Amino acid sequence: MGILNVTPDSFSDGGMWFDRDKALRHAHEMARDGADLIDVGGESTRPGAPEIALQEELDRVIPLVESIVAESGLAVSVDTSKPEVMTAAVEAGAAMINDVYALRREKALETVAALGVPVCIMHMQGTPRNMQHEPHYQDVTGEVLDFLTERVNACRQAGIQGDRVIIDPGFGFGKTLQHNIELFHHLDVFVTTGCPVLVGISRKAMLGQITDRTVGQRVAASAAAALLAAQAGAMILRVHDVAETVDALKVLDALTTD
Ligand code: 7PM
Repeated sequence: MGILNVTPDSFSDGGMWFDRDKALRHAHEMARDGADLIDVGGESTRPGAPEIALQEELDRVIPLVESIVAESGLAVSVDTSKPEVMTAAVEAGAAMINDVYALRREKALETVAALGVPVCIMHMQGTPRNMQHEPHYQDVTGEVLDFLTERVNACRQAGIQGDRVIIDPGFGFGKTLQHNIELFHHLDVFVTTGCPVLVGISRKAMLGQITDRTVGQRVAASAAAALLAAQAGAMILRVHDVAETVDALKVLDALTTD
């Protein structure tokens, strides 16, 4: 899954056209590099980020989804927690919803059930605004698993088919480095639930803490982490650097399959 961010900081004033064009070119590039899915996100979930207005999110995301689907036929997922955006996105051709709030917003469960598309539900302690203020757990793996199990059950009760729910422990979302490491060590716990597991670690702060590299210098660290996640059974890897990740996965496949 290649990441396509269309958050405000990636738009210059009045330059919407140019930037949409640029975003489209980036989507095509990721497709050429081997992405199977493009994750379009217009709602910044970076630590401390303010929430954005519905119309603004629709304006950023929907035309882009339409263009990507029309021009490339690629599968698109949309990173949103707003039911209105979910509906408009699927009408525009999106094949999947990625919700970092795990469908906890009002009407989100019913909306995804009615749309009939797969959904990724992610664990987060707190909200993007406050999640990195002293995250705390007694047992991070157990608590994240309990949360995801409860959300999977809520999805089933709302009528979302079982095989359409993807789970994600939410690396960096209300977690310290130690919490992230412990979760990574126990990825098998999530894999053995039987739900497909999505892992998003690409360029994240935890890799900066491990390697002492800036965001732009975390490509090798990101590919290494993606490789390890794949080896642990993750089905979907959410990444910025598609070409490098695909190379790493080709090596994994060639050297570990007889
Ligand atoms: C700034 C900092 C901007 C961090 C964006 C981010 C995930 C996700 C994100 C993830 C799923 C990023 C994050 N991360 N969705 N959306 N899983 N399912 O690093 O780990 O891309 S946003």
